[in-house]
Amino acid sequence: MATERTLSIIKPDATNRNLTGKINAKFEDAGLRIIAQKRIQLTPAQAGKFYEVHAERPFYGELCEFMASAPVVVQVLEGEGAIAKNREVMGATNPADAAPGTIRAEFAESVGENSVHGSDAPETAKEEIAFFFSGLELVG
Ligand code: RTP
Ligand code: MG
Repeated sequence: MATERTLSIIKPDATNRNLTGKINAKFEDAGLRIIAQKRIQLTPAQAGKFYEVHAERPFYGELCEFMASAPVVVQVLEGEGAIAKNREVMGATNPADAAPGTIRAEFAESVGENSVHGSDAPETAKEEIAFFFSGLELVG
């Protein structure tokens, strides 16, 4: 399997509870390398742009408000099959369905406030990385 990069976000519910280190340990233990990382505060408009694909979903407004409610940590993870591996480590969107040991099983509070985001495909990973990082910030 090829080396890939994926965009990860540690969401406000997790930064509020000081869980960045514990979540990063899960990524690193799974063999994912954190090759870029920064803590930022999104505006609701920026969150809306990032989640534009969900604009028609009933939870869109709530999601944008939540993502702008506190700082987030945006990061690029690199590794063999990083996109799928990251989603495996994250667990299912709804923590009630997430496999034991996954980030969402251990830390997520609800289907909306679910601690992490991860890109879902190579094309979206590329777009989402470019949304937050310049080429100069990516040191593989
Ligand atoms: P993500 O994009 O954040 O990595 O999560 P995902 O692929 O597992 O889930 P997705 O379907 O893309 O939904 C994006 C985010 O929207 C929130 N959500 N809320 N209230 C709800 O029913 C609901 N459903 C989704 C979650 O924060 C989810 O991660
Ligand atoms: Mg998604």
